[in-house]
Amino acid sequence: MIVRNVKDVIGTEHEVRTETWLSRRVLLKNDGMGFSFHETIIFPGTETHIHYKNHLEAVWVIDGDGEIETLADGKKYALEPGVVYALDEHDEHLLRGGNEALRVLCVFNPPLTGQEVHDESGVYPLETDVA
Ligand code: 9YT
Repeated sequence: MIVRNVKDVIGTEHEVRTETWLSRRVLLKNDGMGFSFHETIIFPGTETHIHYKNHLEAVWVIDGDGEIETLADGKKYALEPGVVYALDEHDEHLLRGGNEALRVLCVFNPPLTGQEVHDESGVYPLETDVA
């Protein structure tokens, strides 16, 4: 059995930070679960363009506020604690932080390996694409 505390990920290579979010990746591909599991904090007032062409992601909002806008139809959804969204169609979207830090738990299938950040199209590469 694997037992971890997110505190033990802080400050390690499995805590990845960009200008708009930070991600603490607690379970990764090497853990053999078939998914990865992360705590992510979206910084207030930011906007991130995301398009997970190679992954499915589900997101559960724990704290804070924000908004997601799906680009195919321009729909906007308010994010608050308890909201869960699943990008079941690899939905291209804009993720906006609100007034407070938006803290979410996310699951990725296939699992991330650990170091992924979005490319200019908002995509994470598949592991086989990583040099
Ligand atoms: C909600 C979301 O996709 N945020 C971007 C970071 C991602 N959750 C990650 O890599 O953990």
